[in-house]
Amino acid sequence: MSKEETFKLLSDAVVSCKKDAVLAAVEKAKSEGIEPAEIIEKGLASGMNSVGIMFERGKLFLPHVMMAAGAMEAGVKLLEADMPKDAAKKKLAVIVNGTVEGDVHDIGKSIVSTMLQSSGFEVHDLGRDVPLQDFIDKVKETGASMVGMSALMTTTLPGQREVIEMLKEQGLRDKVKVMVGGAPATQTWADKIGADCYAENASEAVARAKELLL
Ligand code: B12
Repeated sequence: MSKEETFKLLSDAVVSCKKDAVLAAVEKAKSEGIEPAEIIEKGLASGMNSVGIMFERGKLFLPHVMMAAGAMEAGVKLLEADMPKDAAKKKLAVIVNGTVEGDVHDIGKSIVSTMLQSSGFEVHDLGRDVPLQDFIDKVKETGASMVGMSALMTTTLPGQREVIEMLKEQGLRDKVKVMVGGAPATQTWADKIGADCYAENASEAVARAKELLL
């Protein structure tokens, strides 16, 4: 099977919403020696994007989306074990990451955390629907040099700007870089709110973090 065919198999498995099909496709991709990051981005995430498009067009309903999300999460979990941990090695830098208050979408954010972690960063993932002050408190507690924020809805996107304002008010803005992401975020938005960077996907997030922090 070619790599492209395997990516299609992974993507179709997420669209089918069947956890078993996703796990089998992930095992197959692993046995073919494909890197976890590629399995996630070119296979599973691409399937989830198709689910999103079908949902937007009214061809799929919310329970289907939830099942697909669950199946995708199981696939990502299976891969996490294979990602390099480098526990003994000194971490490159500390990053706080989370999905802003009011927003429960966390699949993409968790992929970003996992890939940052496997690239050698110490990541404190606050989860989803995170009260905005918690981002600041965690930065203070860990001495993090970057805070990442995910928002998947136009209604929760302004939370990213609020955290930046709160960092300024609490005298921390010049001590920490801010990276924003999530489907409605763009480079223009990042510029407008004064974030240090925007990344479209997890591999880009790793590249941007390395550029800014190393
Ligand atoms: C899966 C999903 C859900 C799942 C979430 C499960 C979970 N655990 O995350 C469930 C079913 C729970 C859900 C619920 C809801 N959803 Co929903 N959901 C989606 C869907 C279909 C896919 C999102 C996804 O996981 N994509 C796959 C991942 C891999 O991609 P990603 O999240 O974009 O992440 C990548 C990048 O964005 C980036 N990235 C992400 N985070 C970060 C962070 C940083 C720092 C960086 C640098 C990069 C980065 O890297 C990631 C990896 O490549 C989207 C549609 C879409 N097109 O996005 C709608 C969507 C986001 N949902 C939507 C809505 C409205 C809802 C609900 C209100 C329910 C409803 N009435 O439909 C609730 C929200 C409740 C709440 N308060 O949050 C809307 C939002 C509309 C808007 N206002 O903007 C969307 C756009 C669908 C639509 N068109 O209506 N949803």
